[in-house]
Amino acid sequence: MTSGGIRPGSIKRAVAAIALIALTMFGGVALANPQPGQLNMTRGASTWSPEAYFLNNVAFGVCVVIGILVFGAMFIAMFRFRKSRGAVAEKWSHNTTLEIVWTTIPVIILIVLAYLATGGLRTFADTTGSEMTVKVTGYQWKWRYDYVDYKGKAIEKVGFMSRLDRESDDTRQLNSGLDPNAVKVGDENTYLLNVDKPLVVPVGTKIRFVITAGDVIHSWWVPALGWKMDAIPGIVNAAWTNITEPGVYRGQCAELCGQDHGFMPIVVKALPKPEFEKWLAEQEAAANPPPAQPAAPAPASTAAAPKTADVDAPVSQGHQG
Ligand SMILES: [Cu+2]
Repeated sequence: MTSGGIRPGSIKRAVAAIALIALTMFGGVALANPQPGQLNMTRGASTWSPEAYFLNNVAFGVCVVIGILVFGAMFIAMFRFRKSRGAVAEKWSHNTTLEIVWTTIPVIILIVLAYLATGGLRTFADTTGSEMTVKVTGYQWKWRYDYVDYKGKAIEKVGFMSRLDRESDDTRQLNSGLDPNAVKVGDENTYLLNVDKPLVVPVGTKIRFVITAGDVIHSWWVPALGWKMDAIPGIVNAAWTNITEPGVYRGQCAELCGQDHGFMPIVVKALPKPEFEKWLAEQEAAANPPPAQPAAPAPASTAAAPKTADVDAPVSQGHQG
């Protein structure tokens, strides 16, 4: 049509530009942790997290197509059929066929999205067959981790508080004069994203998290795991993960929980199984010292001297009251 304001060539160029933008958004995001300037989600680092990535991309794709169609129709209507070009409005209203079509198509889209999303929710909430359980408790403004069991064996007294690292905490103080960009672990800026004691877990293990809170509602969120779960006082929520790659995965509290909501990060350190088992054995040994020998006959026995300062206490109180 020669009367149109939009030539086919310009439409082709617009589609090519959109495709290029989409490519830069979705290409090269294999890393599990978010990178500065990254636009899309990461694929994550667990067996389940690609599901969330896929669901997001499907929903986003649907939105983009709808956006192009709706805004395209709108702009064509505005430019091609404007009054100054002598357009005369049609007099009819209601078109039953059209109304059936534009009701049915969105309903089908919603059913498909709901079907996919329900499958995703159902699978990440199914913690059956877990080989390990960690209890996560949110507090204003720190997390507590208690190791409940591993490979069917109860873990005794291994648990600790995990709170904002000292460097970030000093830097965040008003008029500290310290540079947030200088807070680093290796090349990574970890300002407000590092803790004193990370949650240590094994890779290749289905880990059940039972998540609750001790004061107000928090939310435990590590993007690389693909989900976030509310931590609610008096309620125990559950979710699971099975991390595929050893590494350090960072997250944050995702529920506005008070003035220091932004200062209770989460760090999950995933170790290969043997290393994790060694770490766990050390923690258990430190938390459960062998019982003192009852009054040995030799007066100067030092064999049962309690271990104290050489290991991290399992329940650490941070530097801030
Ligand atoms: Cu919180």
